[in-house]
Amino acid sequence: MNSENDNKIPLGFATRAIHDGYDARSEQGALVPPVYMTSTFEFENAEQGAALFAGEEEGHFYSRISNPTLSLLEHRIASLEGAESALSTASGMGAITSTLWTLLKQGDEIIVDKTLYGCTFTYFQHGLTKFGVTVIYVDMRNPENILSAITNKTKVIYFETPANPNMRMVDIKAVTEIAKENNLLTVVDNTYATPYLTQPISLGADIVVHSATKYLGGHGDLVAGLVVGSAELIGRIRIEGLKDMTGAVMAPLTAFQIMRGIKTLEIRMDRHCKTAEIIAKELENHTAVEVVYYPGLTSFNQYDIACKQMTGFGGMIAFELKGGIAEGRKLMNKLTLIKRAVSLGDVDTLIQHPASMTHSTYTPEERAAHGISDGLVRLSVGLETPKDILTDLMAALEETSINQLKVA
Ligand code: 3LM
Repeated sequence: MNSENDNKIPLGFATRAIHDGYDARSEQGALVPPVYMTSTFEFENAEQGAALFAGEEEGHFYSRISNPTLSLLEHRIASLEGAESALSTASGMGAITSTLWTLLKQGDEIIVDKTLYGCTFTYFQHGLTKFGVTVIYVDMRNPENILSAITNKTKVIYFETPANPNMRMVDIKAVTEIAKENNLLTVVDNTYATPYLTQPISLGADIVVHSATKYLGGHGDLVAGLVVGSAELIGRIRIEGLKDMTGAVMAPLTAFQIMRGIKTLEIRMDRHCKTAEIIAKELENHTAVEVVYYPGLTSFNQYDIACKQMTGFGGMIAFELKGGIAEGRKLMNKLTLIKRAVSLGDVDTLIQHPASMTHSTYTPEERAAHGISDGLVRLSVGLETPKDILTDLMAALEETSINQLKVA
């Protein structure tokens, strides 16, 4: 099935997530696309093999380069992101590194936002720099800050929005306008928002990367990544970054699981957003809580940007307790339903402490300079019954010292 109906009207997000790119008649009527568990593909003859290798003929010949199950997932994610093409990878880090090893070379410069997922930051700080790429960190909450960082060596602008873990937002359109004026490529990590809430390509981004481990898979049972963009750029990333540099190829069974996850992305995200909004408001009104960062709160200092580029505010919340991380740890240890675990976007509600977990790859000084406070606690709101999540959280909060002092 295509992305449009017979009258050339685009099909809806959920319809495309379920059907796009698959015709059961080509697979013996199988309603669910079969999984091609094969590493290699037989050539009709020696000439055909040579033609496939030379790129003169289209087709699959080795699963590190392409595989029919991966191709279907790639077709679907490209459709959902409003892009021409996509590429599947073994992890979110595989997506990021395959992309940037392709786009950058020794002597180039990349401008990146100050707040990034911990391992992404480490890759920039200790990986790319090791190979002679200069990384310039800029606070992209003000896109104008990018202007003074651009030199004739700059090639790429990179950011997450909302950013992991402090929920800082970047105005995608404002940044891509600057990028286009200066002939730079923009790469956006859309893991937190998903294509259901934000579509960076339509706002001018060249490439979108995902940790599909999170909302796209959605069930906490896989590790995977995706890259989305023009056919030309994705073709290059496939052949240079993925095939020869990282080799971070996704397994066919993982692609099957992600396709199953994506089928319910719309309804899952609606529920994540709804529950997170309830919880963020309750946290904001709680006496033990110092500050809550959730893009859907009118008190959030980038609420206007969130409204401009998100169709919902997502399932991630960051907050700080009045007693800082000492109280945060007590809170985490009192929870019974909510799980103490890293990762995010799962059906299970997860809580973690960025400074000592996901963002412990930054030094304390780097965290301070990059706006990641030590007291921050991160909550990935899951799909359990909202009142049960809230009850668990509120019961644990009641036991923090601040509340006990108040009661005493
Ligand atoms: C985490 N994040 O708990 P994988 N981009 C973003 C991410 O949040 C992540 C990646 C890329 C977490 C993982 S921490 C040890 C667990 C915005 C991952 C990387 O390679 O699929 O894990 O994606 O915040």
